[in-house]
Amino acid sequence: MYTSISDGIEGAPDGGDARERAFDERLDRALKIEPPDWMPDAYRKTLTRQISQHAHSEIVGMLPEGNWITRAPSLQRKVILLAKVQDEAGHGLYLYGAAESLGTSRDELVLALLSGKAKYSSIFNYPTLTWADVGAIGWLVDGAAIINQIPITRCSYGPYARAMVRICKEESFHQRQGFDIMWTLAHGTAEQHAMAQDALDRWWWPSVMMFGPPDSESTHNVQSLRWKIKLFTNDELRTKFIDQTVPQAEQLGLAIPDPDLRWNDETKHYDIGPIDWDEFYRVIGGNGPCNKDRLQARVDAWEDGAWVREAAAEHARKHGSDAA
Ligand code: BYC
Repeated sequence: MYTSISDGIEGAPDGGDARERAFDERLDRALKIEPPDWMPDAYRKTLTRQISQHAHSEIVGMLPEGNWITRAPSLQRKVILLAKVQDEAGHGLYLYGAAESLGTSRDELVLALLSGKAKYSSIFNYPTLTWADVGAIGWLVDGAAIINQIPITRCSYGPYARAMVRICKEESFHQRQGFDIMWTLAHGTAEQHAMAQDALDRWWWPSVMMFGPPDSESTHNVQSLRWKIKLFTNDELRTKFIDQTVPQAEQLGLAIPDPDLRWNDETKHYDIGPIDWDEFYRVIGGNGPCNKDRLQARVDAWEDGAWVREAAAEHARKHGSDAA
């Protein structure tokens, strides 16, 4: 049976400290923290930040791929892409739900995105110029997402961990469909192969950057690891992604655009060339190739959808919340 951290502690003479001890003990025993539980304000704040940024990334992430729904090369590819983009919308909704359980309303979270205050993943500020980019996003971006997100299924906050279980299952399907597109192109005509290589050339480094700044520059790594919001550092996950993806590129017959890439027999990991962190900070600072377009698309969608929100609210007022 679920027992709240506050059970038997609230009102005790040293209530505050006892709650903090109970919270720490729960983390030590790998038990989940649930919405009614007492938690430090900073834990609540950092979780709300990360989960809402994650939700925004899913929603903004629909845009680059949505751009290709009308131009998918076959009916089958179109149906698969439609399903994938709809999955991303679902992921956004579970994640907004998890963030709301920490006490911030959905409207506040969305308005933080629309005002440019809240971040979303750097990766979605790059353009999708060809059909191969849809393959590269599935293969690399969803591949990176899985590596980042599987550990989150074991994070300390219950609603986030549970949302991530289903999301990861769907991301696995997304990664496979991306690899399948790349496989088809890489084994097609010389022109198609070149298109797949060009997509890899443009998406490789932004995908490597997705894991966040190097550990030496990460603001939240240490505390988030202590709180088990993160289970691995940015660099640990980045290394895992590179180790997993390089052999996949070899299978595809495509070249990773890094002349310094080589297997290191001592570390048992790949060594890579320098990452252009100036580019990363430019993109997360709002000056990537598509930042303005992405935000404008979300603002337009919010404004165009105002009548739906008003109609739903009116319906709920007239018929009670059950009918809403
Ligand atoms: N982009 O202290 P750090 C998807 C920010 S959805 C932008 O290491 P943290 C998918 C960071 O927020 C992919 N900003 O931060 C969807 C912080 O700034 P603030 C999204 C970034 O949070 C559709 C500052 O840099 N996945 O996969 O401990 C289709 C310092 O960083 C980025 C998630 O959100 C970035 N890449 O670690 C296909 C997963 N990286 O907030 C696919 C959950 C860092 O202090 N999130 N920043 O102003 C996480 O695991 C962590 O938040 C991160 C960053 C590893 C991303």
